Amino acid sequence: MRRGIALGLILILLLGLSGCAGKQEPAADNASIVVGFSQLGSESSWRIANTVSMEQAAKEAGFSLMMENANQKQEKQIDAIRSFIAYRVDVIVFSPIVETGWDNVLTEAKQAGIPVILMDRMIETQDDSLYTAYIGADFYAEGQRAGEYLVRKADALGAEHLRIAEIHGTTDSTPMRDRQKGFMDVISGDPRFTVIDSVDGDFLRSKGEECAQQLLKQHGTEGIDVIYSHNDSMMLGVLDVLDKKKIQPGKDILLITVDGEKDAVDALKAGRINCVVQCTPDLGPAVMDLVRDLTAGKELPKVNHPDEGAFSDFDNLNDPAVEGF
Ligand code: GZL
Repeated sequence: MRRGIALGLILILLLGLSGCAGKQEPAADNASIVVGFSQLGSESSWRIANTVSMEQAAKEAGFSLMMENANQKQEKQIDAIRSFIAYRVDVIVFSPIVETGWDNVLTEAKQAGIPVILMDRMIETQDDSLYTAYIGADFYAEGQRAGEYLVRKADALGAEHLRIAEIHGTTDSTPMRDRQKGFMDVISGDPRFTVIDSVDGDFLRSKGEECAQQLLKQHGTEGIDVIYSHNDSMMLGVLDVLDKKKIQPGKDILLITVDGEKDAVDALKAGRINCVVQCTPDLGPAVMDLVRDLTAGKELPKVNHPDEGAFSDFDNLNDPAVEGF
């Protein structure tokens, strides 16, 4: 009996010392905090601005940031997360390029006792203990804003029928899935709207250009009334094609896009784009706040969304608030 009590006391002592008592022990100071960050790529101005935001925020917070850029390859993100585990970083932050295929590597992180914060995009999993928190846009709401703009525009134009072509982002990514669903849930019940095509532009300007060429070839320059692009980079590719074909963007074809980069907002002000739904890339400060709270032993909200809106040709575009990143 006494042997059992002694062993039990030793176990409690070891658990207390090792901090394995089930919670993150507060870190001594910020400089000792190492954040492993797997960025998915450099595919768009949004992504580049997001990387800058993370680097600047980590520097201002005094954290060490180990960043790996996966160049659009999921397997490289998985390798990066494994390297962060081996290095025993304090927190792993990553933007999952697609929603599926993460359970194994995140289970390894959980077994190593390293918390994971999802930044920008979500994962599909049966076990939401594999990540501590998500911080990023409500993409479904962004899609709804795009749809709500189109309904308002159709009302204003007295349009009886509008044929819509969608250029979507990376297949199976959260922004692609939810921007599509939010948009469709707003317009699908309205007989004025028909989605005649949906093509994959992978969030890339070059592919957005290819998609526009393919859509116009397939449906004719008179066969499309609206193009809904899941990001500005692809929409800028569309503008390049419309200009070459002497099609008046924003007039001959209504253009709705998402992100809010400066070139897109400037095109809105010039009447070449009709609606720009905002998606802020500046997530760095909020991510580092979560890291600070987590390493201080605080509970984190599971889902964290930044405030976002939309700009359109219904707005006073001379308002200084109408600006891109
Ligand atoms: C959205 C982000 C998307 C942007 C694209 O949060 O994941 O990826 O909309 C970027 O520009 O490529």
